[in-house]
Amino acid sequence: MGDTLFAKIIRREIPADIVYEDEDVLAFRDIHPQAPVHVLFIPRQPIATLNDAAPGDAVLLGKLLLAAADYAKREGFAEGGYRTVINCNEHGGQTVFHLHVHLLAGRPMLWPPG
Ligand code: IU
Repeated sequence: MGDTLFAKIIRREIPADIVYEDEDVLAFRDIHPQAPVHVLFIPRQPIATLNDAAPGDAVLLGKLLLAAADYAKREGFAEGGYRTVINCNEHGGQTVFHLHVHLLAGRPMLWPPG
């Protein structure tokens, strides 16, 4: 359970361009970037989808978002703006079942998303 490609990245079994990590969160560049900046923030503890997050995961979910915002500030594009996305299940477009926050930046984003 929970042994996705992202679990292998966490265990360093497959390579990834890791840009941030702490005790709870790992962040790496998406292999198919959809914007000049496209980084994925994942919890070390696997949660398959947002539907599977429990009340006890509230702090962890907050840490993912704060890690994304801190990264945007550090990299200098926070003021210009960015988008964070969590896809959930089929209609949400989720393909990897280890919850992740997409951070997209470096171009204007469209609304509504496709
Ligand atoms: P999604 O929200 O589950 O669709 O996002 C999965 C993302 O993971 C997607 O943007 C892929 O390009 C990305 N990805 C990756 O960066 N490295 C991998 O080894 C795999 C997927 I598999």
